[in-house]
Amino acid sequence: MNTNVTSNKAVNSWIAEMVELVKPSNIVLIDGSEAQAEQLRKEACSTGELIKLNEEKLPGCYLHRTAINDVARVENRTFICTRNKEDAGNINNWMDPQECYAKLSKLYDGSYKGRTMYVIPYSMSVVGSDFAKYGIELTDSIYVVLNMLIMTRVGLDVLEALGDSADFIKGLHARADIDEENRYICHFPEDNTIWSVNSGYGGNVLLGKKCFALRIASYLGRKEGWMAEHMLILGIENPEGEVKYICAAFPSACGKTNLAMLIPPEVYKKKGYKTWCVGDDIAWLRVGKDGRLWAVNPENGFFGVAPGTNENSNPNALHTAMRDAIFTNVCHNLDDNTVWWEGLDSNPPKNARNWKGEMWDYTKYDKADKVNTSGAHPNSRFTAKAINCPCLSDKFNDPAGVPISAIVFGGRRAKTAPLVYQSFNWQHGAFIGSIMASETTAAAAGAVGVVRRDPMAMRPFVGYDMGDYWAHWLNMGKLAANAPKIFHVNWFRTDDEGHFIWPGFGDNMRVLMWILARCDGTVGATETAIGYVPNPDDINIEGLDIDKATLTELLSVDKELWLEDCRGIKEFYAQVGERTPKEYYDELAALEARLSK
Ligand code: OXD
Ligand code: MN
Repeated sequence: MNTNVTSNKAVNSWIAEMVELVKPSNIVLIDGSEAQAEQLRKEACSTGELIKLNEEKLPGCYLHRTAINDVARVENRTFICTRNKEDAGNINNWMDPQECYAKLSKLYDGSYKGRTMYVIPYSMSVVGSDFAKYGIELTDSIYVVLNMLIMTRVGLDVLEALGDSADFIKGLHARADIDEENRYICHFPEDNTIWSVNSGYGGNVLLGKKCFALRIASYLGRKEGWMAEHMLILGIENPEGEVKYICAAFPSACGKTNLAMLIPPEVYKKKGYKTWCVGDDIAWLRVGKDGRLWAVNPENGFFGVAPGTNENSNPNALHTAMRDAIFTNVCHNLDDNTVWWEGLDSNPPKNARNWKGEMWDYTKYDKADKVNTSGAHPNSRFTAKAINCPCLSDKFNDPAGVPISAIVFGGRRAKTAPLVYQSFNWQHGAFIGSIMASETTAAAAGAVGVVRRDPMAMRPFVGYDMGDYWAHWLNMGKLAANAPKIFHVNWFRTDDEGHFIWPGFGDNMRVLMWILARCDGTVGATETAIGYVPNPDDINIEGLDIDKATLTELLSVDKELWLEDCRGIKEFYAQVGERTPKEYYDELAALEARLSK
């Protein structure tokens, strides 16, 4: 078999080595052309890997079902394989690289027999830009190829840009037996390598996304002086046409895609405000010549959670997903060959297959047992092209990225965190990021609804020691003379009956407007023990069914709850271990002192 797929010797010899391991029957280089993609779609439809959906209602759209045991990222089977265990840190799972290569080689051995190896050259960020990093993913899955074609920039121009350099991320994926006992998502940051085996679920197999653009990139960013973060990027345009950008980090499935595609509430729309989406999941940030942080979204599409997406919650996402999209594990409406998911509308299809492919009876739906009774899996997804997004920023493909005014951290806290507060400075802001916490969701396998610490929303995505990552944050604040201001928001505060108090969705813009006004220095705030909190009069509630008293409650800080939280933070810092920077302990001590005053 000819393994000389390119003119790059490093690429060819690596492919030859992998071919010897997985033993495919042939090799196909993915060139990024529509003709090749169409041929692969046809092939996948002929084998049942994809189902072509109603061309009139959902042009260019397909449905795919993963194995029932393979529906989410698997953090307990995700490893960072550094030569020294300490470099992976206490929060990551670690395996010795040689041991891991040996163990996984046994699983890969011959796993492509009778199958095709697809070679996908891809770029994270605009090809040829200062931000760009290149990868090649080898896979035996057409579904992976078609998703990578949407999520990243794929094609021969990537190989051209790479030239004869060996500086690319080597990704090997094999579906093997989709055996969960032998599922491994392994990262070798010191070798620019990612190995993923026995899964077909997006977050585990679209190696450009979490594996490369966060875990490997965070490692590279620390080495090279930039940042890879689990953040959306949103532009807010004022009536004068000036656009300010924010980055926001939220744990998985906390509404990042909704915020990234937010539609301004009437009160701002009528004045001429507009919002623009640059990214919904990942931001790479570099210090510009002006000392500001400049951000790009390294991806080229959205891998959004379908359930809950509807005309009210996120019309932009819905429209984005209505053409050229791949739906994974949603409900299949057999009457008109379309798709449905919980929260799309209140008309569940009567003649439908659920995410498992079984005939589905919507009357049996039980909120307490969603996985087994819902039409769509709670973590079902759409993979959609960024260019189809009605509110896509015209800076989306700008190689320079966009300058960031504010960084916003957020979590899902019922009582502790107020609607919004501002850090005193960069170091305090990084501390606020480090103490982020949220309830777990369906995006990762495991228990749902448990509160866990998720610093900077990066807990599952830092490719090295968490303490070192926190130190890197401090360094970046020093490198960026005009660093963004840092804030924390909480859309999820509940009343005593457990109902959300803040309306959320588009109305979150009211909070973002306060944040931008703080960046401009045009609005005041009250200094509290945890940071600067808005004066209730400074959040615009015109047109909302919320009164000043409720807003005051949303902005309140319960010192007892916070002191209790400090105990949890201390435990977490101890768990992160001895590389937790002293500055973070100083901030914690100062917070406790202010709370006890
Ligand atoms: C995602 C996640 O899929 O964070 O974006 O889980
Ligand atoms: Mn994410």
